[in-house]
Amino acid sequence: MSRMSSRGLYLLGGLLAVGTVGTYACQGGGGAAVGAGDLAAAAQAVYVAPGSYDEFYAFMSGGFSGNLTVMGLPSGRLLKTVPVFSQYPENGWGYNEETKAMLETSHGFVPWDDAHHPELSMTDGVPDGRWIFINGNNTPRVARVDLTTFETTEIVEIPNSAGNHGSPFITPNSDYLVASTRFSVPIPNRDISIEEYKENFKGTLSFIRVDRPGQMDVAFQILMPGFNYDLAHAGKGPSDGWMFFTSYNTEEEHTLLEINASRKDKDFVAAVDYRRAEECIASGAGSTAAVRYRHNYIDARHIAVSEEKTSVRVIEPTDCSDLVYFLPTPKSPHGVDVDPTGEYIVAGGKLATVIPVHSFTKMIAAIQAEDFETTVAGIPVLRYESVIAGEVQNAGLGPLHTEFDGNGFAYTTAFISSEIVKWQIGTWQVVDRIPVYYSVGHLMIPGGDSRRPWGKYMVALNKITKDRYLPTGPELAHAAQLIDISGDKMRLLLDFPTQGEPHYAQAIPADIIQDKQVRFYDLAENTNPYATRSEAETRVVREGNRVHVYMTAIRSHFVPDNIEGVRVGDEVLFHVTNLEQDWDVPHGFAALGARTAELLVMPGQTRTLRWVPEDPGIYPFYCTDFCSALHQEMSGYVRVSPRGSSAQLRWGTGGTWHTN
Ligand code: K7E
Ligand code: CUA
Repeated sequence: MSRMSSRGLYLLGGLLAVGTVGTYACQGGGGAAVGAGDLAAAAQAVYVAPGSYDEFYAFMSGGFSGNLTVMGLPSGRLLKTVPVFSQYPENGWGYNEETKAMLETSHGFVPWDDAHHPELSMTDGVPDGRWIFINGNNTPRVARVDLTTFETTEIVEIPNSAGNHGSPFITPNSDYLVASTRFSVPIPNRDISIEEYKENFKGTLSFIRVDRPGQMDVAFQILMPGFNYDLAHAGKGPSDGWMFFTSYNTEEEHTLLEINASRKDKDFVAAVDYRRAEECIASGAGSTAAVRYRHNYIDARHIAVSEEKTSVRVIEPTDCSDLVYFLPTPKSPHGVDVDPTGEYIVAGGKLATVIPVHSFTKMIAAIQAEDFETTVAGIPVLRYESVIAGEVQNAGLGPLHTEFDGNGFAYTTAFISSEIVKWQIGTWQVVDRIPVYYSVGHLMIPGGDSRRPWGKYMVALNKITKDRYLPTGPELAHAAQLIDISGDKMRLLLDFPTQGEPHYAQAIPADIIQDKQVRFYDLAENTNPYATRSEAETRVVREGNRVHVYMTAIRSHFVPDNIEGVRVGDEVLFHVTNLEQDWDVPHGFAALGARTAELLVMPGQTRTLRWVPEDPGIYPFYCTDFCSALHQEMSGYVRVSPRGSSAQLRWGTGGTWHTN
């Protein structure tokens, strides 16, 4: 018991007899990865020799870092952090003038979020490696990352939402992704007593059009009863056209949810026929609500644009028959996962003792027979017995998330008992279980939520690490574990730390994207209005108190590298163009006293740093990215004169000065 998750007990144990907790924990007998004799085999399985590549790209949610990290599997090596919702000083994301607008929201500039679920774009239900999406939980947003550049290219805010947790789960051909609100609130949001929750609070299920890059938009929202909507997954194959959402707090409580939202034996999976929603809207159902939300994207000039949107289509289930059905599901379900065939819908009831598996075929039959138990807010509730395909018994405590290996098996995480159980689809029998360290949330199999999983590895994304790493003060490493699922028995291979809390991840075979990488930007096609395409075009231009520096960077100098005539009270904009036309040669730019991050300028690209000098003096600037043997020489000076000085603007390199 000493190695059990004490936080797991703390979080959920209050609702369970503590004596039952831990039954399945500690099977590892102290947490050794594998028997000593197997260590060499495990090491060999994850060893990627120097100069060799990993087999998979893994995209790990950065949790409350607001970012996405890219790791190699099986090595667990960190390849890159892709900044998404959070400012990122390493490359100036959200600090430089070209990207700041990406973090604009209806609440103003919000340079942070809590990102949970990376989701790869798909074609015909299989990850295709074009884009990866990720949700911002706190200020409801969804982002698109382009996998030719590994850069965030688009962010759309979700109106009428109060926490975008159930997101961004995508449809089999990437038409839509969804965003369900975690918290229900008055819609439209207004000043009202929290005690009037039951009458006035609502949830929304948003469908966001994503198939046109640069034009992400909220296509429509379904107004739902005031539950908490947790997670979602799209149907596929026979269930293509349906989206399944978990809900909890169907009690519609507003305080002490830990107890009050756990009273009912069953909550619901909401099954939404989104093609039906399209039909109803096309025939005029629903209404257009006035809202404010932002759509931000990187335009053809590689400059972020933030646009305000002012309306959204909202449809209620009562406006559109056959749109939504509720599947009773024990108990406070968290994940909802659809198997590769599209027939089975697996829910993870956080407080349930079994894993309920719904049958899509039975669901359709029950709908056609109008085999309803009751209706809730006009939404038919199907009978549990009519839709259930099976229940997995002895499935571990606190089941959360399920993925599939494509060979007829499913794998479910059990948070409280800190294990992953493998069970067979159809027989519903548990066939294997493996302890994980500790308190696992999501798990990830490459393609494991798709029509065609690459079922070789599985990653356990753990909430607690306790004693697994060298301690680092009060906050310990966040971590994941790699498990081999290629045989009958699961085999733990590797522990590896992650950045931020690892919620979910996705992975894809490396060969699908590795050859599609943009190596540099074509200088001739640089349409940034402040681009400087050659050293001959460099100049400094004063416009009132604003000074534009049109600067170039190439190994190993800036042009100009001496600037005089800047005055206190000026706002200086350094527009730095990297003239290199070669892979892997960024230049950096930093100026003494700048209240932002550095610039990191990719070859052929222009980035702008805003600098407001406050005192007269000499200020150096320099390249931050070690670009050549003479990188340390890649620097320059700005002379700042007092406010009101008549100093003439002049600039130069190599002793030749220019003036306007
Ligand atoms: Cu289970 Cu936010 Cu997907 Cu974390 S969530 S575990
Ligand atoms: Cu350019 Cu260092």
